[in-house]
Amino acid sequence: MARPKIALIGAGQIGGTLAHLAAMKELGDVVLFDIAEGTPEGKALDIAESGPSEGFDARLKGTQDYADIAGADVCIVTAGVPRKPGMSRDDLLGINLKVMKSVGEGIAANAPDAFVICITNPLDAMVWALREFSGLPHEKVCGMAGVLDSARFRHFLSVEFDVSMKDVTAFVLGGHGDTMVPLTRYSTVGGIPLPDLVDMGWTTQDKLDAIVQRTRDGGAEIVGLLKTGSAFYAPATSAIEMAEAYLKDQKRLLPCAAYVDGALGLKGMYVGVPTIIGAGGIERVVDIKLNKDEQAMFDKSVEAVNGLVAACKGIDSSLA
Ligand code: A3D
Repeated sequence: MARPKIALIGAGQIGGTLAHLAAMKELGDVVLFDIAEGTPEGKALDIAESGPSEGFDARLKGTQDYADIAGADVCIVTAGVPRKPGMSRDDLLGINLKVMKSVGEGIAANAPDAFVICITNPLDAMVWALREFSGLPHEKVCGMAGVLDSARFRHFLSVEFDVSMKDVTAFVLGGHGDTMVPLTRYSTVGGIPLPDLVDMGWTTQDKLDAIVQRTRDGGAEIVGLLKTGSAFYAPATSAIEMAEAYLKDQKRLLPCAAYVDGALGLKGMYVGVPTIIGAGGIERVVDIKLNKDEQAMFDKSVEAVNGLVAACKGIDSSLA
């Protein structure tokens, strides 16, 4: 059987890391597409030359031609611009919306059967726009944010409790922004929910609240440290986890920005929710029950995403 084909649209910091991870995990052959001449070609060759030492079999190609992504099984989109210190994700909307138009058209023309994972910010609005521009089925277009936000939450919790992060599960819902909703009630250490661990004296409510806030600010913390761009190692790893779930039909339960129509009381919108990812793409949106406080936080997050989608419609009349 031929190797799967993974197209990476955008060969910047995340795109290059995605290519390296996909090759090292032998998920398939990789095509790196970027408008910056030389960047995708250089990264593809550099990573291919690490193959003999690493011992992976994968072909890598860099290109400026959408025809080279033809027949891709997975497309991961990072094309656009990242944040600089002082910028919010929403400040990127105008520039990245135009990028989503060209990317959506490129994917529709060359890889209409692909499972598409968008990473470009502001995430929830960009994945919505990418779906509109590409016209692909909703279940084949999703956004990566929840896996990363949950991973950040899990990392902070594993340090706080001094336990293996393998035993920490965590849930973050809602839009990928300041209003994201880390759900402590559904987050556990070895199955013990966080509120119980507070009662058991493992941590205090104040410390837990601080970890929740640090999770919400996780992207900005890294932007502040790097100064020249935003996080790329963990975002790439998170998207690869989603791509692997699709390619290997793993039926993983992963939070991601998916099209929700009916579940959680929502009607036809993209937002961060728990999903099952398998060979059918987003095979199911998990309709979890929220309590009153969680629902209020989720509603606020949904409102913020709707505001960004309305802004997209104001900029590009073809979306209205
Ligand atoms: P960067 O290293 O600047 O790479 C972006 C690449 O996109 C550059 O190489 C550009 O040349 C390329 N590009 C620009 N326009 C086009 C186009 N029209 N077609 C093809 N390629 C184009 O950024 P990055 O890799 O650090 O980040 C990429 C995106 O991911 C940004 O929008 C970030 O804000 C976003 N991001 C999202 C998360 C989430 O959790 C959702 C986390 C981190 C970064």
